[in-house]
Amino acid sequence: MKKTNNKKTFYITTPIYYASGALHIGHCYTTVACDAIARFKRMDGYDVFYLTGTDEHGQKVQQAASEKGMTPQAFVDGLAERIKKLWERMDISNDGFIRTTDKAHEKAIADIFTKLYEKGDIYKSEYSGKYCEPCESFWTNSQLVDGKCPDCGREVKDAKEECYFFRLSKYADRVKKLLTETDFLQPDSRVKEMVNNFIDKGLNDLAVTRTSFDWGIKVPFDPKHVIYVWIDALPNYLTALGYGRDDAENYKKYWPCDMHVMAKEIVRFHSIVWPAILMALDVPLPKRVYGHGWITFGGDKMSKSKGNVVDPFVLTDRYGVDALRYYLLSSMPFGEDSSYTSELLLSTINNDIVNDLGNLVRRTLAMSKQYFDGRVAKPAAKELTAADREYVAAIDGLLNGVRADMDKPEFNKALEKIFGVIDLSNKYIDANKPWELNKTGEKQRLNVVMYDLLESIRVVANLLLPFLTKYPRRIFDGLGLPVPADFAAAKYGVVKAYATTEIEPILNRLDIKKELAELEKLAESTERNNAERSAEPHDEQPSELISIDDFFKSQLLVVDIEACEKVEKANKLLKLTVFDGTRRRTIVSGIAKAYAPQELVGKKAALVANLKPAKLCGIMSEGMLLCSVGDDGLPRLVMPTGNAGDKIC
Ligand code: ME8
Repeated sequence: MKKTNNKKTFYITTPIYYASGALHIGHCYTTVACDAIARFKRMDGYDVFYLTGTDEHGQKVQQAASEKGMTPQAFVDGLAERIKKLWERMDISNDGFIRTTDKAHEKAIADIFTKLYEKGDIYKSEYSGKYCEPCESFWTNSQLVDGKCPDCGREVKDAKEECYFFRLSKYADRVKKLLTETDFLQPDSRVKEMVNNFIDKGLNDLAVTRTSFDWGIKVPFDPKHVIYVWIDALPNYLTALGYGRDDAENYKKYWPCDMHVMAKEIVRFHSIVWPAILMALDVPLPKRVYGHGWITFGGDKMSKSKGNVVDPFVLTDRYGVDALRYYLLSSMPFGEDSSYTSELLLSTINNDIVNDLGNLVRRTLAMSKQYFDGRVAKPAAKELTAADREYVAAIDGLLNGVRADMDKPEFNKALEKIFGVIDLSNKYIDANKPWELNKTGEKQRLNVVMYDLLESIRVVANLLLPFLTKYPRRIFDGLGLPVPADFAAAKYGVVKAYATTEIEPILNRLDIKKELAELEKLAESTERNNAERSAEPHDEQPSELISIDDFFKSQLLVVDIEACEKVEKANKLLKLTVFDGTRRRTIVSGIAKAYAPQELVGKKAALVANLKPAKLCGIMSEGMLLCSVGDDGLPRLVMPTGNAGDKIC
C-alpha cells in the first residue's frame, strides 16, 4: 500500500454510466455502495479518491440525441447535469467526475491508441459480420434476432468493414493466470464464469474502431475511424487521474486502483479486456474488480430500455435519502441478484429505521431528559454489572466486525451487526426498566443504564455515518456532540458527561397500503409526463447546419383538423384526427394548455407526415404538428393556408 502524508491511499470507481437516458435505482445501487466504502475508508484513516462519471460517445448516444432533435453534445451536457444532480441528491461523496467528452480525456485516449498502435498491439484489418444497411450497423450472429437486425428487424447481409483490432489474444494466458491465481476478480463465482465462458473458449482480438458513426474520438492518424466504446471508456479510470500528463499528481498518488465496482454484465470488460490493455500499456494492474449482482424487477433486469425503472428522485422525495440508501445496502446481498419491491422498501423503513433505530433513539433521549434533564455522567467502572459488561463488549466489538464486512464488501452483514447492537439496546431497556429505577429512586443505577444506552447510540451513529448521511448527524445533535470525522471514538466510555436534547424522528411510521397506492399513482404520472415531454415541441436549436437534402427528408403537408379531444389523465395532450388529403390520421400533440379542443376543429395545421409513429399515453401518434412557441412559453400551431395534402416547402 502506497502512503502519502502518512496516509494510506484508496482509489475506488463506479462504471461510467451511459449518458443515453435517466439513471434508475440500479445505477444508484453501485454508486451508493461505492460511496459507503469510500466514506468508511476515509473515516478509517485512508486518503480516498472516489471516481464516477459518464460514458458519452457512441452510436447509442448519437441515436438518442437525434431522436430528440438535439446535437449529441447538447444532449450529453443535459444528461451529465442531471446525473450530477442525482448524485447530489443521493449524497454521493465522489472526489472526481469524469466525462468521456472532457478534452483531457479525449486527448489521453488518442495518445493511448497511438501508443498501442506503435507497439503493435493495435493493428488494422477487416471486420466481417452481418450488416444492416438502413441502420448502418454490424452485428455478430449471436446478436441477431431470428436472423435479422436486432434494432429494426430487417434482413442483414454478410459484409466486411475495415477496422482496427486490439491484440487481446496475445494476453490470454497472463489474464487467465491473473484470474485463477490471484484475488483480482471477486466474488469467486465470477472467476469461473469468465474462464469457462470466455477465456477457455479462446479470446479473439477485439474490434476497437468503427466507421459507421462519428460521435466519438477519432483515430489521430486515420480520422475516418472512431475509437469504439471500450477503448474509450475503460481508460477513464486512468485519465481521470491525469495519466499521460507530466503533472499527473493524482495518478502518482492513487494508481493502481484499489477497487473497480460494476454489475456482472460488464465484468468481462473489466476483468479480461481492461487488464490486457493495461498489460499492453505497461501500467500496473488494479488490485480488485468486484462484479455485483443485478437489481431485478419482477424477474427482469431493471433497465432504461425495458421501462421498468424506479425513479430515485421520486423515492427520495417521499422517504428521504437515508431510506433509499439503507434499503439498497441492507436488503440485497452484494454479489447476488435481488428483486426490487416497493413492499420490501416500505417494510424495511418501518421495521429498521422507524421501529428499531427510531424508537431506541426517541425513548433514550426522552428518558435522559425526563430523569436527568439530559445530563448523564460517566459512571465508575465498578458500577457495571456482568450483564452491563457483556453489552459493553458487544458495543466495543462493533468496529472490527463492521470493518471486516466492509473489506469483503458485505454491506448487509455490516448493517446487520450494527442493527444487532440496536436490538441489544432495546432489550437492555426492557431488562433494566429505567422507569422502575426512577420510581424506586435508584438514581445511581439509573445513571449507569442511561449512560450505557447513550454510549451505544453514539457508537451506532458513528458507525452508521458511511451508510446513512442524514439521520446519524441528527442523532449527534440529540447527543449534544459534534459529528465525528473518524472512528477513533467508536468505543464505549469515551464521553465523560452528556448534555442531551430530544430530536425529531427522521421518518414516521408509514401506512404501507396507502404508500403502495401512492407509488403506483406516481409511477403512472411519471410515465405520462415523459410521454407528454416527448410530445412537446423542442426548443433546443441544433447547432450544426443541415443540407437542403437533409431538410427535404421531412415531408410537410397541410392537413385539416376534423376532430379533437383531450387525452384523459394527461393535462398537456390533445388527440386530433386530421385529414392529409389521402387519409385520416391520429395525432397526439402537447398543445392542450394553449387550446380548448373545440377551437381547433375546422382549422388547418402543418404536419410532419413521414415521422416514425410513436405511442404517447397509449395512443399511436402518426406524425407531428408544427408549432411556434409564444411569449408565454405555450406552443401555438402553425396554421398554413391551402388544401389538405398540399406540400409545404
Ligand atoms: O455499461 N442492477 O453503462 P450503463 C444493478 N458505460 N446495477 C445496475 C443495474 C441493475 N439493474 N442497472 C445498471 C455501461 N446498473 C458502460 C460502462 S465502464 C468503463 C463503462 C449499474 O449506463 C451497474 O453498475 O449501462 C452496471 O454495471 C452499470 O450500472 C451499467 O451502466
